Amino acid sequence: MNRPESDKENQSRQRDGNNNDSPGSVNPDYKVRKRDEKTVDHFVEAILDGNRPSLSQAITLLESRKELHRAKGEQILEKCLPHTGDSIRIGITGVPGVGKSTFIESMGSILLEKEMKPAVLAIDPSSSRTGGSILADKTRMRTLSSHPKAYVRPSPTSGSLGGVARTTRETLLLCEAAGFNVIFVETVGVGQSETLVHSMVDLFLLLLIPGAGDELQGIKRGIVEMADMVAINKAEKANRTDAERAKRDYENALSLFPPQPSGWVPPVMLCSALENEGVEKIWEKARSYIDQSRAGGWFSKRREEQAIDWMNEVIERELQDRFQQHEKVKKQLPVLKDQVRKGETSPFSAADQLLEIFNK
Ligand SMILES: Nc1nc2c(ncn2[C@@H]2O[C@H](COP(=O)(O)OP(=O)(O)OP(=O)(O)O)[C@@H](O)[C@H]2O)c(=O)[nH]1
Ligand SMILES: [Mg+2]
Repeated sequence: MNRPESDKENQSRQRDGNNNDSPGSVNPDYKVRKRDEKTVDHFVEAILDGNRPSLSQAITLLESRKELHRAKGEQILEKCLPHTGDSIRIGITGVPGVGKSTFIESMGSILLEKEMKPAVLAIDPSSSRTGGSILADKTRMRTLSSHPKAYVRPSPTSGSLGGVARTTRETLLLCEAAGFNVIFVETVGVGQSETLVHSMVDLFLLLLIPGAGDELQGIKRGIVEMADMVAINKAEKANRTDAERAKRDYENALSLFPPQPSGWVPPVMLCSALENEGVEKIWEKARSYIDQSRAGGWFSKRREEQAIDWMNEVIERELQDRFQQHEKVKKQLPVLKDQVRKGETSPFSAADQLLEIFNK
């Protein structure tokens, strides 16, 4: 049957990450019909039960542009909230090709051996995720993509960075409700997105490659400053000398930053994600960071601050949206813009007038 939505459904199925969740291509209506028929309580029950297809469907609802779907997603999330929070949230950043996905696959596999349940989310602000790159991620994360105790959810394929960040946060919470207890959020280390990821994780890990300075790696100072840990990846034998040098350079660079309030000094470690070398040590270090920050109260403090930041962000975006949608503002905005351009009205006065209209 050729239905107009079939493309969209295809995309959403691709975005669902775990192909093995898909009920198959026999009946293309299956997923959507199921999703629409299921009540909020059905969803909540299934998610709390660790049911991945329901989790995927609920995330798709949250990502939807349809108000009705989104609202349903929000209700599901709201009911799942009491069951969230019980995970270690790890942000991973680094330039394209540094080995983030390979690293997550390696660490995630170690965690599976330890009977933990890893989930992987991604924020890709380039919004250029295509079926091809999602497929590439699946091959990089072969074990995690197919393991029954793991979950991989590719970045939403469209939307503003703010919108993507919002659904990623919501997705993270749903994953926790579904019982995933280590959540990785992968992002490309070139722009704003790492600030967002930093604001949603307990530990922020910066991946680097040996033999290239900051400038060459396109890593901004601010990103290095945000890191709780640094790992030099691809540190196999052939790259060992360069890797050691990079380690020393970064240790020096990090020692110049003011120490974290907890007193933690971000360690610089070496690994080869491809050969699973050094990754377990990094996990152990990450654990000790989490243990230490839990014991010192920093862990919950960071989460509390993040919760407030999220709230503020949502308010800001909501207000922006409402402002932009306000009928009278919409009418007056182009007029005032024109006046500001011509210098007939000052930007401040124009803004005041618009806010006045909005507030009435
Ligand atoms: N030699 C070596 N190659 C690695 C290592 N880790 C990853 N690679 C290779 O580096 C390439 C990129 O790896 P990815 O894991 O896709 O890198 P990424 O950072 O996730 O890339 P993007 O998602 O595109 O930003 C692949 O060809 C990997 O096989 C490593 O430890 N050593
Ligand atoms: Mg990747």
